[in-house]
Formats: sequence, C-alpha cells, structure tokens
Amino acid sequence: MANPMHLGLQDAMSPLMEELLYFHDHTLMIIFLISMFVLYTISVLLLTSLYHTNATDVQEMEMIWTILPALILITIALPSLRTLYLMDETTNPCLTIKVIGHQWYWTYEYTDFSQLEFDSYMLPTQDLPQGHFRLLEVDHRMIVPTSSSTRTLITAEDVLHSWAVPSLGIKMDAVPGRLNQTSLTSPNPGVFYGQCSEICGANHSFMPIVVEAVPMQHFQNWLKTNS
Ligand SMILES: *[C@@H]1O[C@H](CO)[C@@H](O)[C@H](O)[C@H]1NC(C)=O
Ligand SMILES: [Cu+2]
Repeated sequence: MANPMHLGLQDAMSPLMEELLYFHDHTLMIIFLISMFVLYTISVLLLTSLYHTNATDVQEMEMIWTILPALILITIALPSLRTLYLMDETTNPCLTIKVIGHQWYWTYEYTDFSQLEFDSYMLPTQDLPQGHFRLLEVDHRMIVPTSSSTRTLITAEDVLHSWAVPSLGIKMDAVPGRLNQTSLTSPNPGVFYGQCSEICGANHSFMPIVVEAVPMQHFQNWLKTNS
C-alpha cells in the first residue's frame, strides 16, 4: 500500500511490477535528458545572438534532428513492447480465481479444487480492528499461494469496475458480459492493497481489494477449512 506522504510508485512486489518500475525510470530519464537539452538550447538562443546565423539551413543538422528523435523513440518502444507482452503472458498457473465486480463489493470464486465462493466487503470504520487500514481492509481477503502464478479472470455483474493492485502491477477492467485474464505472481508472502479503479457509482471508493499471499501449505489448509 501507499504510505502517508507517499510520492511516486509503490514498491514492486511482483516480477511484473519490477519490469514496470524499470520501464518508468528508463523513460523518465530520457524525458529528463530531453528537457535539459531543450532548456539549455532555449537559454543559449535567448542569451546570445545565435539565431541571427543561418545554421538552420545546414543539411547535416536536418539529418540529425530527424534521425536522433527516431532513435530515442526506438529505445522507448522496444522495452515498452517487451513489458506489454510480458503482461499478457500466463505461464502454467497453478490455479484460477474468478473475480467479479459488483456495486459495491468484489466476489471471488475458487472452482479448481473445490467450490468456494465468497463476497469481499470493505470493513466499516467502526468495526476496524486496531492497526488496520481505514477504507482499505475487507472482511474476506483474496488468498493466493506464493509458489506459483495464479490466473485471475476478471468480470463484472452490473457496471464497469476495475480490479487494481498497484504493488503487484495489476490493473484490469471488469466489464459486464466479458472476461479479462491476467496472471498474478507474488514470490513473497504479504498483504497487498488495491481499490476499484473505474468510477462505478456512489460507493466506488468503498470497494477495496486485499490480496494475501501465503505459502502453498497454508493456502491448501485455508482452502480445506473454507470449502
Ligand atoms: C479488458 O476487457 C475489455 C473489454 O473486453 C477491454 O476493453 C480492456 O482493454 C481489457 N483489458 C484491460 C487491461 O483492462
Ligand atoms: Cu467498482
């Protein structure tokens, strides 16, 4: 989750989010370099009388300002496409969980090994245990195992919602009548918070998402006792 006064992106808790953070830093550095160069050029032109020369007519200059931006765009496009295709990949997941958005709560369905289905509502502030996060904690968390990747199928029952967990690098639209697929991997145990990210009505801000990653053995015990 984000801490108070948090600037920038959340720490990466999945390999996918690491890739996204790397791409963000890479692109930001290029933007920074271009901005510095433009700022410097403008300053020089303003402070000196360089623009009285006819330097802009030079053929070589024409070549440079065509080829250089093309090269810069390629160094952004290639890592971007790589990450884009990585996000689409679902490599042998160990289970499938169906996530259904409702006005205004989420439903999770585990149907691989047993029939388990539950609703996940936000905990109202007056019921919040000491030390838990207001407007983020839910009554039933989505539990996943740490060892393998999980396939999540995302859809909605009524209107558009969006299932988003920033630290895992996931944001997927939940569209009524359609299924979206993404893979969720958390190598470490932990609790990850997210929120509905598509305006879906009056209680849009009160349908948070909590994903809890636990070791496989714990996950199996949890599944057994709950189904
Ligand atoms: C999910 O599905 C909808 C409609 O099928 C699509 O518009 C959307 O781009 C998909 N992907 C994500 C990442 O939300
Ligand atoms: Cu919603």
